[in-house]
Amino acid sequence: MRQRESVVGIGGRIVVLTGAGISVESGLPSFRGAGGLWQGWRLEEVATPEGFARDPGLVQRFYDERRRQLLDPAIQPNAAHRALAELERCWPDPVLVVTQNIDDLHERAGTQGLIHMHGELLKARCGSCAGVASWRADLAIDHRCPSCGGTCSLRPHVVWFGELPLELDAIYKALESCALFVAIGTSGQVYPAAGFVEAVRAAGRAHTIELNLEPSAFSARFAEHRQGPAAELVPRFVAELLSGAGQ
Ligand code: BV8
Ligand code: ZN
Repeated sequence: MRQRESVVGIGGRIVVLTGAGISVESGLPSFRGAGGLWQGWRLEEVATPEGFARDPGLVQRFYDERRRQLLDPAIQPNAAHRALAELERCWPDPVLVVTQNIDDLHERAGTQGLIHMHGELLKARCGSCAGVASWRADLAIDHRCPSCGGTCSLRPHVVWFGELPLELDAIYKALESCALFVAIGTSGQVYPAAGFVEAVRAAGRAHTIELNLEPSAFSARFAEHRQGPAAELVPRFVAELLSGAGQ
């Protein structure tokens, strides 16, 4: 794919993949960076079905802590989330945001074309009836399933390691037909999300660009890179795209 000087003049569908890095400037920790979640917790114990079977209380506490933090009024969408919502409003073609994040900051910024491929922190799923319901309380304490009334059967509606991410068919369909694929704030270490850029490259029609604070595990797979904090880079990037929209 030839190197472009800028994205002005690109037209067509856009797919944006976001990771924990886009929410760092809103005050939420990432996973693998300094102060990341995997420094304080062991992934195998709190983000796998085996860990949940072994010690459900520990896993519930891990997500209860993150849910309470997300519900703190101090945690708000940042300029990067807002810029992506503006892109969706003003771009002449469909924009799909595929987020690995389980926070609700994209929704709160106004994005509608959104897929939470790893689930959502503010929803709970019932182990007995598979019902999914909005959930803002601690799960370690309150445990009644709103659909079937079962007790002690609720877990966070989150995709753990070894579990199948959500809406993959819709995601791959969008990847194969997009004209622009943008990865924002992800380390490119978790699959299948880390492989999405390959699906775009195999389709052979899209420009690929990575916006990140630093080089990631899959930087070499992108035609273009912009380095810096998302809250600065993304608004500038969206303004550049929109300046050439419909050219
Ligand atoms: C699957 C849960 C198959 C919710 C997450 C062995 C056994 C089983 C599976 C595997 C295996 N080996 C490999 C796999 C696949 C596995 C995997 O990829 N493992 C990795 C570790 C090698 N993947 C899976 O298991 C997936 N499922 O493969 O299923 C299957 C098939 C059929 C049937 C059944 C199953 C499921 C993966 C989902 C796991 N759940 N989260 C939660 O607790 O949040 S993943 C976890 O990592 C997070 O959710 C997050 O989304 C994800 C990726 O992390 P990032 O978002 O990239 O965050 P990170 O901290 O890593 O990086 C932050 C980035 O931001 C950095 O680059 C940094 O530079 C940048 N940044 C920081 N600040 C800023 C910034 N950028 C811009 N501005 C800033 N200010
Ligand atoms: Zn139930």
